[in-house]
Amino acid sequence: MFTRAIVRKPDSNFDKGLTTGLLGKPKFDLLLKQHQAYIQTLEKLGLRVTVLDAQPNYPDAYFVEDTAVVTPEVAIITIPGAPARQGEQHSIQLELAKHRPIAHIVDPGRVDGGDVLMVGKHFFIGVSERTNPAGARQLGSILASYGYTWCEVPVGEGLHLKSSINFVGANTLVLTTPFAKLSVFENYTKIVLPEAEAYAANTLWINDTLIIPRGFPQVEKALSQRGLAIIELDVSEMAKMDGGLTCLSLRF
Ligand code: CIR
Repeated sequence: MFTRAIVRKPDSNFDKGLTTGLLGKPKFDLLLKQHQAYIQTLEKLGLRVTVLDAQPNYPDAYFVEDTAVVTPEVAIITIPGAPARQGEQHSIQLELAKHRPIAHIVDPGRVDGGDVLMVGKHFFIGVSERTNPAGARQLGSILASYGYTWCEVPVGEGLHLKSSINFVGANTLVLTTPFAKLSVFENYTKIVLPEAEAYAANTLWINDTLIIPRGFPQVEKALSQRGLAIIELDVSEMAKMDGGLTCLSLRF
């Protein structure tokens, strides 16, 4: 069970953040509204949410997930892969140090938390444009020292591993077709997403409720047919900045 979450207010310069720009120009007012609804949903699910101040020098800093990997035993502070985001992790460390012993990814390692998927006592660590093999190995060996197993997964074209695959409880993964073919996932029940709704792979499972992005009717139907408790949230403005539901918080 998660009891806490850390989020960060978006800054008004959020549109200077990194993006492929495929979905158009985001609106700040709407982003703030969607961010507020996200916080309220986490609170409704029983989490105590700490809201950190915006960071004007880091327009992507509200995607806090990329700055740390948190387990019940330890918080591992990353060095995010994008140079423009390196530095976001420092204020996150101060906050996490109130709750967990701290470990660090060090040079030349790079890790974005968006590449790190925890499934029970196992971690899938995506090697991507943001997470390099040195970072994956450092993270894996820290996790192994706390009794976790881990393996690397090539992310290929997507931004992060969790852009394309997430765990929804009961040994089940929601994932896109290319990931469904990988042998590392063969022992899981798979909900494979239609290509047109691949963005909905970035779902967030919190205390037996699944938060999914609004606007993906086939995914909503497939998941509710399995009896999952579902909450839909609009994250259209975060999607325009290549982010989504998991990226917006650290849960622990
Ligand atoms: C970036 O490109 O770094 C941000 N604009 C989006 C980060 C999304 N984070 C995530 O998927 N964990």
